Amino acid sequence: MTSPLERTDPEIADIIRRELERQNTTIQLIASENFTSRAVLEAQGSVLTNKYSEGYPAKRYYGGNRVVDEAENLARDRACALFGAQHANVQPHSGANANQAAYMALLEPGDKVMGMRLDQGGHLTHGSPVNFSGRMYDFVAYGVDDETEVLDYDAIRDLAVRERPRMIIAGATAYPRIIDFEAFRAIADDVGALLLVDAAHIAGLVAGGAHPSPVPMADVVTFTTHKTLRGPRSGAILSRSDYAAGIDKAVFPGLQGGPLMHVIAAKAVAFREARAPDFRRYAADVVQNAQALAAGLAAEGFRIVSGGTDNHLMLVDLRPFGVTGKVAQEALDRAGITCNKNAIPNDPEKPFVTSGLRLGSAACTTAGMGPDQMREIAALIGHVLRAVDDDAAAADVREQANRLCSKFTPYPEGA
Ligand code: DSN
Repeated sequence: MTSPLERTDPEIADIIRRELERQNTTIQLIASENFTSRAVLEAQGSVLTNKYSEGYPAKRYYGGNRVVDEAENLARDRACALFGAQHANVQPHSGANANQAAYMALLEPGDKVMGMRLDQGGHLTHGSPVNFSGRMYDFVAYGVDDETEVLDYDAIRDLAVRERPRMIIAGATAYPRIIDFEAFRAIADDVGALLLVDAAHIAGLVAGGAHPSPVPMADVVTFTTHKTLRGPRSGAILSRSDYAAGIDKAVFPGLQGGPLMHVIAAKAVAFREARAPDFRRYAADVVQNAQALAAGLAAEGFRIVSGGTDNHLMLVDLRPFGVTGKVAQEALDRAGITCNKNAIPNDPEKPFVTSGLRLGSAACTTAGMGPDQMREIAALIGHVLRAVDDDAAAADVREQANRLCSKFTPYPEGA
C-alpha cells in the first residue's frame, strides 16, 4: 500500500526512502550526527506543526494553545530535571540560534568575548569573522597548546587577564578531551566575566554522566538536541533563574517568531529518553567506542590529535598517509563510510581541504555497535586511505561496510 506522501509527492518520498537506505547501509561517523528514535520521529512528524504559539506557556499571542502549552511545559521541566538546571528555554531552532539568543541576552554589541578558535575546535558562532558573532562582538580567540593539543588553562587565564572579556565561551565542535568547566569558572571569576558553555556536542554525554556537567559552573549553557543527546534537530538554553527572563525575551520576541511546537514535543521525548537508565549505558558506550576507534586507527598508523579521546569524537591527522581531509572524506564516502574533513590544530591546509578527519561514535553506538566493530571500522578506514584512488578497494570496503550495517541497522523496520 502506498503512503499519503508517496501518492502526493513520489519524488520526495523516493528521496526519503533513499536517504533511509543510505543511513541503514553505510557507516555514519559524523561526530555531530545520531539516529533519533521512532518516538522522536513520530512526535516531530505530528499535527503540532500546525500550531502558532508565539510567546510562552500561558502567555501566548494566539488562542488555542492550551494543549501545546503542556508539551512545552513538559519539555522545559524535563530539560531542567535532566541537567539539574534552574531554567530552560526549549524554543531555539538550532544551536546557532541558541547561541545568538544567549549573546543577545547577556551582551551589548561591541562587548569583548573570548571563544575557542574555529580552526582549533571552536564553532562559527564563537567569533568567526564570517559569522554574526564576529561581526557583532569583539571576539578574542584562544586555542589549544601547540605541543599537547589540549586546552592550556594557564594560557587562557593569561589571555583573559590581559583582555578582560565581558564573557568567556567554553565549548567546542572538534575537541576530543574533557573540558574543565571548574577551571573556566575560576578564570571567569578572576576577571569578572560571565561564563557561557556551548555544550552542543557533549549534551548527551553530560545527560548520561559520561562528561562532567557544565550546569553548576556556567551562567548559561546552550546545546543542541540532535548530537550525542539523540533527539530532534534543534537547540535549547539552560540558565540560572536570574537570567531566565532575559534569555526568554531574547529568544522571543528578540530573535525568533513562532516556535516549532512539533520539534519542542520531540525534544520533550528525547529528554525523557535521556533520563532512562539505559541512556547512561549508552553514553558510557559512546566514549568506550570512540576510544576503541581511536586506538584502532592509531594501530593502523594514523596520528590521533592529542593522543586519544575522552569523549565521543577524535581528530585524525592524515599527514602520515599523505592524503588531505578532502580526499579522505571523498574516498571514504565512495567506500560507504560517512565522515567529515576537519582542520587539525595548526593545519597547514585551507578549511575546504584540511589535513584531518573528525570521527565520532554516537551514531554507530546507537545502532548497537561495540569495540569489536570499531576496530573493524578502523581497519576499513586504513584500507581505503592507503589506496584512495583504488576503485576495487573502495568497492570491497563498501561491501564490508554494508555487511556490518546489515547486523547493526538503525531503522530495520524501514520508513
Ligand atoms: N555542524 C556542527 C558540527 O558538525 O559540529 C556544528 O554546528
